[in-house]
Amino acid sequence: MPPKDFRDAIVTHLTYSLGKDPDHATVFDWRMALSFAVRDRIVDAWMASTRRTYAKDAKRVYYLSMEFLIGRLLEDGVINLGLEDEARRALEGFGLNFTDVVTDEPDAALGNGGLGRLAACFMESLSSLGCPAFGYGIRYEHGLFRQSFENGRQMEAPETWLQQPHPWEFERPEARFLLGFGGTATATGWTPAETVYAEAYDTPIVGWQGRWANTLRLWSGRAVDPFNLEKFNAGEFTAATEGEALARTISRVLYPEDSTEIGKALRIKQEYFFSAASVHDILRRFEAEHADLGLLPSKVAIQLNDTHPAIAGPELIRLLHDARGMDFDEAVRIAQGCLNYTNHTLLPEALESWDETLFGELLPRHLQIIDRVDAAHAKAHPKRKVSARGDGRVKMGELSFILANRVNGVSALHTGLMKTTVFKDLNSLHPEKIINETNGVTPRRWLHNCNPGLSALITDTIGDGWIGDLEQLEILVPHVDDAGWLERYAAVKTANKAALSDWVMDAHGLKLDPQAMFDVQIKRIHEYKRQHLNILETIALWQEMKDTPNADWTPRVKLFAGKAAPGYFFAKEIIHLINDAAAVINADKTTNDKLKVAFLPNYNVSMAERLIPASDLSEQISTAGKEASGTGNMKFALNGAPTVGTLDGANVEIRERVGAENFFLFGMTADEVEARRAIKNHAAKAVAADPRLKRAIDAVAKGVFSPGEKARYKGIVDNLTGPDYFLVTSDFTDYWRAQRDADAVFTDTAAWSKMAAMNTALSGWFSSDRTIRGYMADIWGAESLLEKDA
Ligand code: 26Q
Repeated sequence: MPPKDFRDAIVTHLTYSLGKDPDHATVFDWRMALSFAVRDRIVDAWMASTRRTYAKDAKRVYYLSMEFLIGRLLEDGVINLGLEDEARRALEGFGLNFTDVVTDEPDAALGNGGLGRLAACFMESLSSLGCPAFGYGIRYEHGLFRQSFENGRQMEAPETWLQQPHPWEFERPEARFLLGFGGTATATGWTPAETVYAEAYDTPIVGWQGRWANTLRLWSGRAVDPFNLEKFNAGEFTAATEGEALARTISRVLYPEDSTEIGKALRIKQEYFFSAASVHDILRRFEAEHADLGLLPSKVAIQLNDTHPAIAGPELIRLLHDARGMDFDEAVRIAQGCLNYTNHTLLPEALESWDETLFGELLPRHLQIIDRVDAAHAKAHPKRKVSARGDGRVKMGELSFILANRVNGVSALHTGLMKTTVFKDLNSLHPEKIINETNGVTPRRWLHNCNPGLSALITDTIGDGWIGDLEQLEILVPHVDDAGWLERYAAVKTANKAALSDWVMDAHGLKLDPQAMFDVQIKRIHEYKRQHLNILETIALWQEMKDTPNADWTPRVKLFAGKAAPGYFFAKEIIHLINDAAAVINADKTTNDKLKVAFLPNYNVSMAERLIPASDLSEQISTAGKEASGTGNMKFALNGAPTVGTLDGANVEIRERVGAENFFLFGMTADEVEARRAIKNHAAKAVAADPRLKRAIDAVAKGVFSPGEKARYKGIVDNLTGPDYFLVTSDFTDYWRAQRDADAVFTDTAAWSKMAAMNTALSGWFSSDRTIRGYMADIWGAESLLEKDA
């Protein structure tokens, strides 16, 4: 038993787990000791949860995701267990600062962006709600690449989070499965040509107040024959360990593309590797308790996070039919009873499909199964126009749809568009399948933990019930009209901005004015997210400030952060342009006190936790119809940064909740976007109609920001004045107007604070607890096992 006293627990781990004397321990040692002490407490909750799930024979939820963007775990664990005060005091007793210790932890960056972070928020909410669940994914040795800038250009370096020991996971050498690739298939079976082991690593995820903990199980590749002694004895040392290197390659690195398909063999291998290992594990657990496979749908709900784990469907059918002798149609029905699919994008270039030759070479039996499933579906629906097969490809979206009991979109707008665009035909055949579950974010990480000042003010005002029941924030509404309270609210924001300014100075050597409006756009770099619209507006603003430097300007700090996929050339040019523009604008003495621009390198979850509480204005400016939901938008609103945004994704619902008067709306609607694209020369017309826009584009074209290479941004300029598919130019004028509206409100401190506070008070619905309750009720049929009022 670990010591009851938390301080003793830390010192015991420092001494006996790390072999360090407190007098000589480094911050790393203390962080590990604290992590182990916290982990011990989590393990107690974890085992109790597992026992209860078994005892109740409860339905389990399995969340399959290629990505879990969890970030740091220590601070979350400490706070969810209510150990913060004890941890703080204990560390202070040894001359250490709590924040220094918890921020020593590297981020687990096992995801690209929204989809991966959503999976992490869901894991925390599943535990907070006491829903018996497992997350299944890949234990990437290297997470999302590290970004730096060289002369303003993005550079990529490997990320190395596992170079230090990782205190949260338990290796499970006994939980391994042998998986095959290639070879030949017959009508009843498969003889793979190569095999690899998937080995499990378990991380407990503890919920709010430590009442429940679930497992995040990540798979790692291991060789069947790790060491060839014959080759070694013959002096072929590299060849002797080749098998091991090859097997490990499968879980080596996270693919950094999040919006284009890549079509690489290793990617399919990764997808099959973790999906199959998970399905094997799910069946093993089921069969340990039940004899009747017909009960599977009542005991197992599998959620596919996008199509990346879609192959879990055919694998489940294969295991039921080929390996257990179940009738094929029955196996398909059982699979359909367990599987559900979440769609996260409508962008055609991001919809997964695989070349059938490549697919068939790696997974020959699965290709047969898919063909049979597809043929059966076609027979049942002779008038249908779409198929999971065709044009020599395997279409993972259609496959997932056909094999799912429920298919969901991630915001109301997105779900509506799914029905009328990508899944139009399938929806008409199965009108009950598509439902909406608007995304949410965990309020523990994204308000309580990242914004302790605001959390304390809220708790002081309405008690702490909001942390587990976020809609209680609404009780704040009447306080917003209390001038004294509003000043306290504003003081929290000012303090957060001052802290961020100190960090930006320390980490990046840039001086920011905490009085200025902090206007922040942080997300992956993509044309549809339109960081170039933001930088064009910034350039136009700078030009106008130079015209009349003594006019009554609202000082602004424009902050950008985010990574571009290494192969996405246009996105990298946008980064370069922002950095180039920042250099010129920041060096301009006439505007220096009014406008600053910074692109912070290597955006990650931890950086978001610093930036969001210190933001005044949230940039959510995607072309309407393109952003499935967004989740950053919710985090900003919750932390009191009103949105300047389009009617896209969950922005629509945010505006409905916080009120139109607390949201800076601009731009075309999704319908207007379609109509606008049909107009000939729409970009040229938009540019001609707005002299500000023309002047900003001209400056870029003339090399104002790239004096040594005037044509550097020809690609961007030609795109914006030519096809401009994402309608940057057409939305510019209204964006400028919305930004100036924001300026005007910001000069009235009380009006701005009220708007910010109303965003906090009315964003409670965007808790991922609400989202998960929706999945539990509408999709999984799962129940909370929390003991009432424990
Ligand atoms: C696919 C095939 C091959 C390689 C990579 C991929 C791939 C990987 C990641 C495709 C897409 C992604 C990530 C997508 C994503 O993050 N989508 C976002 O999901 C959020 C959560 O629902 C939404 O809020 C965002 O609107 C959506 O863009």
